[in-house]
Amino acid sequence: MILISLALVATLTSCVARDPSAPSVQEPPLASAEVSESTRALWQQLWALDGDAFMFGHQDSLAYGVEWRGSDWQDSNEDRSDVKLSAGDYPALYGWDLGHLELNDDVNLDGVAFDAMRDWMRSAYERGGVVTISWHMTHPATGATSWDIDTGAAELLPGGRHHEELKQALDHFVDFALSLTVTLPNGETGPMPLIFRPWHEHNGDWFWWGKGPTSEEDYQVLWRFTFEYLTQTRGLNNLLFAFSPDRSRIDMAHFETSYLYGYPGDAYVDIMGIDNYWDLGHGNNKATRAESERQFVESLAGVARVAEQHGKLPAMTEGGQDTVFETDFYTDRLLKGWLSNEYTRQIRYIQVWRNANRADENKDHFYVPYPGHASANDFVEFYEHPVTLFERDLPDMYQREE
Ligand code: BMA
Repeated sequence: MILISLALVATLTSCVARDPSAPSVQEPPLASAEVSESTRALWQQLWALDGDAFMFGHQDSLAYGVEWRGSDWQDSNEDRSDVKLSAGDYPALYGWDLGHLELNDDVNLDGVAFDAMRDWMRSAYERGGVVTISWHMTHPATGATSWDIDTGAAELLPGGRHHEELKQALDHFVDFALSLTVTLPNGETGPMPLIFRPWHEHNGDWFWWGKGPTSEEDYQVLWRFTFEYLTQTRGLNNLLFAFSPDRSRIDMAHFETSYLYGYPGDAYVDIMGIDNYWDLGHGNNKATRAESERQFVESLAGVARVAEQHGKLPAMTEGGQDTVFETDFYTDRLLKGWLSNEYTRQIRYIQVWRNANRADENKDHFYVPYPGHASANDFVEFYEHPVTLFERDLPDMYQREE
């Protein structure tokens, strides 16, 4: 009986929330108290998607594609993207990685010049797109790559021998974020809002900040310090913070506790994400397609449930199928997964990884079909579905709805 009444209350409440004449979804506070007007608006607009649609995102979308490089198109006034070449519109969300910014290099770890990246971020913002940043940071004390797991984060933390080096790396981020100036909706010039996704996939054992080289407690201290240093000490007010464990290391039988490994706390996170390659045809996953489809749905719903309990936004922060070898991948795995139930539909965005340039990298490594690829038609069908948001489909993400 109690269960029935609770269900009834929940139904009534959700009916009220969905009444079109009622005020739009009331978003909870952001982790950072001091955010710019446009950053708060982005937060509100993401909340307002509320089960209706999700943003489609792509890493490095404008820098290169399987068969072209941004540097070949410098004469063109128009940005290129395999997403646009295949579907006719840009992604709604653009992912970029700052790996090697901490070294003061001109180009990132995948050869993208930071100056060009800044311009592409600005052009995306000007068209109405949303920008998210990850960071495959080399170890600030040893200079080893992200994937070198000999030395963890311990000595970078407050009180540690190499704490200053961590601060210097974060200072590079502050300079970069502040340099992303645009004309904001209120007419002022200021840094564009960003979804910042530091220290990703920490529940895996492949990054120096991950499980093994860094203890769970140290990871939490690392995250909290990063948050406090950027927002309070250095005063950045244009960041939403996204937490993103990797699906392959989540125990589905104990989703919530497993997902929350290393969670720094509600005061430090805005978006609860998941990186999911595992359920989408990953070579090491021996589950059948039917089983992995079921687990994909479970993973999205699991994140959405945990996010709901914590007053956060759920997202699939990274993932996809390398080389898109299934010709129904986009409609029958990704879209079908998102559409599955009221929880999966809470996922606010799905971002797939990069389309490496075949000639430069001498391999096939891509997540969006390029024109002529066997899954290109399926991608168009995905694009045309009303719940998938590409750039032109977005409302004004930087102005609050009154
Ligand atoms: C990985 C691969 C690598 C790349 C790295 C950082 O998943 O795409 O080739 O260097 O991400 O972008």
